[in-house]
Amino acid sequence: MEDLKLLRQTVERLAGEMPVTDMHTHLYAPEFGKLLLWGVDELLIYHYLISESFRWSDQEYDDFWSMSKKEQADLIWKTLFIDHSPVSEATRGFITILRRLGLDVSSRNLDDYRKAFETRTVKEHVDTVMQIAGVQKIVMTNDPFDELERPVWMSGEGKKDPRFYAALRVDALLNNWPFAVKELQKLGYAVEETWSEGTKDEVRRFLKEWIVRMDALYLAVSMPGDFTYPAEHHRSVMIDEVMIPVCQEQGIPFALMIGVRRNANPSLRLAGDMSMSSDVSAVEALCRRYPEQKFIVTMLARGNQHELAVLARKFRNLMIFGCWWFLNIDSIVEEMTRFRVELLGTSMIPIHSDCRVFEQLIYKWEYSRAIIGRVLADKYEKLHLSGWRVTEEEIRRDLDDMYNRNFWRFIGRE
Ligand code: HDL
Ligand code: ZN
Repeated sequence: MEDLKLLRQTVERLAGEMPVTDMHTHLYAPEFGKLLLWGVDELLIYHYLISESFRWSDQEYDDFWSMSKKEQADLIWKTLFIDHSPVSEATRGFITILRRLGLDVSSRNLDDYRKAFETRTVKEHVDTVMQIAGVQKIVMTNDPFDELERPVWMSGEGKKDPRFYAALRVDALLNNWPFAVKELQKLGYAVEETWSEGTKDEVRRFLKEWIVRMDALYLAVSMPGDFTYPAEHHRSVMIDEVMIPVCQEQGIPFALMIGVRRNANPSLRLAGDMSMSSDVSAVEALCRRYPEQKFIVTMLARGNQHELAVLARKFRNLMIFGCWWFLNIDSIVEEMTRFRVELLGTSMIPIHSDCRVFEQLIYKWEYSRAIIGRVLADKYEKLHLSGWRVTEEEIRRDLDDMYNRNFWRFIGRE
C-alpha cells in the first residue's frame, strides 16, 4: 500500500505546483494602469463579497455606493469577517491570500494588512502573486469600447508583457446592438441599427482590426440563458454573418459563456447578475453547422453541466472550460471535475479563475489544484489497483494537458 500512498502524494504535489495558463480572467497587465485591481480594499469590495455582505445589512444600497472604497472595505470586513465567520468561498479566499502572502492572519488587524501591501510596487507584486499561485500565463478580457482600455492598445502598450494575452470581448454586439451601434459610430465605423451589407462589412472590419491589434487568442461573448440558435434574432444574424466568418478568417475560436441574467438586482450593480438555465442545443446546433469552427464554451447553471459535458463527447470542435462564477466553489468544482474526467478523460479545461483582483489568483488556484489533484489521484488509484501503473511523466503530461496544452493546442498556438 506504500506505493498507493506515494502515488497520491505525487499526484497531489504535481497538481499543486505545475504552472498553469489561466484562460479567462478580468485581470490586466501592469501596463493597463488602474484597470489592474490589487490590494486589500479592492479584494474586500470584490462584487462577490458585496452581495454576501448585503445579506446581513439593511443599509440603503445608495448609502453603500456613496461610501469610499476604504469605508466599503471596512464595512465588509466587519460584516463578513468579524461579525460572522468567513466560511464562504470568497471570504475564506481573502484569508488564504493573507496567509500565502505571509501576513499574520490571527491579528485580524485590517490596517496592518493594508500597511503590508503598501510596501509593494505593482510590478513586483504581480510577479510575487503569479509565482505563489503558479500562474505562468494570463488571458485578459479586453473591450475596445472601454474608454480606459482602448488608449493602451492604440499606444501599443497592451502587448508589452509577454505573460498576458488578450481575448476580444464584445457582448454588446450580441446583447445590446443599439448601444454597440453608437459605440462603433464613435470609433468611425459606418454602421446603422438596421442590418445591411454595409453594416455587416463594417462590424467585420471592427472585429478584424481589433483581433489583429490585440493579437486576440479568441473572440468571447457572454449571453443570457435564453440564447437560442438558430433563431429569428439579431444574435443569429450577428453570429452567422459576422462572428463565424471573422473567426474562420482569423483562425481563432469563438468563446461562448452562456447563462447569465444581467442586473437581476440593479441596485447591486456588478454584483446584481443572476444565473439561469441555458439551452445546450444552441451550442449543439453551432458545433454541427460549423464543424471547422472551434468553440470554447462554459455555462453558468449547474443543471446544464452534465449535458454540456456529454455534448463535448459528440463534437471535437467543442472545448468546454471552467467552473464559471457561482460554480467556482469547492463542492461544485469537485462534482464537475469528477464527471468531466469520467466522461471526457483529460480532454477538457477543468478550471479558470475569472479573477478580477490580482491576488485572487492565489486562493482560486490553490483550491482548484487541490480538487483536481484529489480527483486525478482517485482515478489513478483505481487504475493502479487494476494493475495499470501511471508514471510520474504521465501524471505530468495529463496535468499539463488540462492546465495548459488543451487550451493552447485547441487555439492552434501550441
Ligand atoms: O461575464 C463574465 O465574464 C463573468 O465572469 C462576469 O465578469 C462576472 O461578473 C464575474 O466576475 N464572474 O466571476
Ligand atoms: Zn468572466
